[in-house]
Amino acid sequence: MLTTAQREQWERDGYVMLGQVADDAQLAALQERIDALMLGTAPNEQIWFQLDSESGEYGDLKFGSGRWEVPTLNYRKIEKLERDPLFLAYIQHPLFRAITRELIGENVSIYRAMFMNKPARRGTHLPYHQDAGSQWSLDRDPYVTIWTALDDATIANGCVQIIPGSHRLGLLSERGHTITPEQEARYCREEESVYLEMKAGEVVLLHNLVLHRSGINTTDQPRRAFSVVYMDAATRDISGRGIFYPVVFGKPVL
Ligand SMILES: O=C(O)CCC(=O)C(=O)O
Repeated sequence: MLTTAQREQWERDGYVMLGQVADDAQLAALQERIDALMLGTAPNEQIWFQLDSESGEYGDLKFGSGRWEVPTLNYRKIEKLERDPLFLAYIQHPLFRAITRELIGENVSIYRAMFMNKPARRGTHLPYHQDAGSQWSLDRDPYVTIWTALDDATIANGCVQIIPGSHRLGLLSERGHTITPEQEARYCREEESVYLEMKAGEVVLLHNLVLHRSGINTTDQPRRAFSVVYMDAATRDISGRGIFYPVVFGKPVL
């Protein structure tokens, strides 16, 4: 499904812009549903919510009960969206089936299906990080993220910024996620970074080891996005908590 040029870019740069995937009707439905979940007009107790920090500082984020708290559009993150039928249908889009078949294989599960929000005139700085490592408690690192802009994403509203090719550095810290200030100074030079400015409905394929970050939203409109980590359905939780990851393509691997 990826062209030869896209495949080469995936291997070299660790990201590929896939263009418009969600059509206007699907996009409008996803936008409406995510707002309804935040405002509590489409309640779903199986979904996990995190409010944005008041200060915009990553360190001030609260990892509370995960329950919906108040009707506001100021949620930062909403997870387990595969439990919402509209989002599940989008996760299972035929294009994502084809891409994950090519990059992962026949049987595919998801580690997370996550809404990431930079609410209007706010948002929290997300520092440079990689999406893998021991804190994910998996027997292998996932490497395929599919990120969809639900609004136009711009530098002004906190679009994602990446360091192309940084996936080839491997995992920079054993636990994963954020990196040291020294690593950031060494590997994350502004002039080597790319801002992923995208139109609503456009999609980018991201390698989980590509260093990426995002800023705050200085505009009056939200910057909403939907990010899904796909992985081999044979991937196992090793935390001892008995987590089973939902299979979205093919069959469970026993
Ligand atoms: O949407 C963002 O601002 C960050 C997204 C991200 O870190 C991810 O999708 O892994």
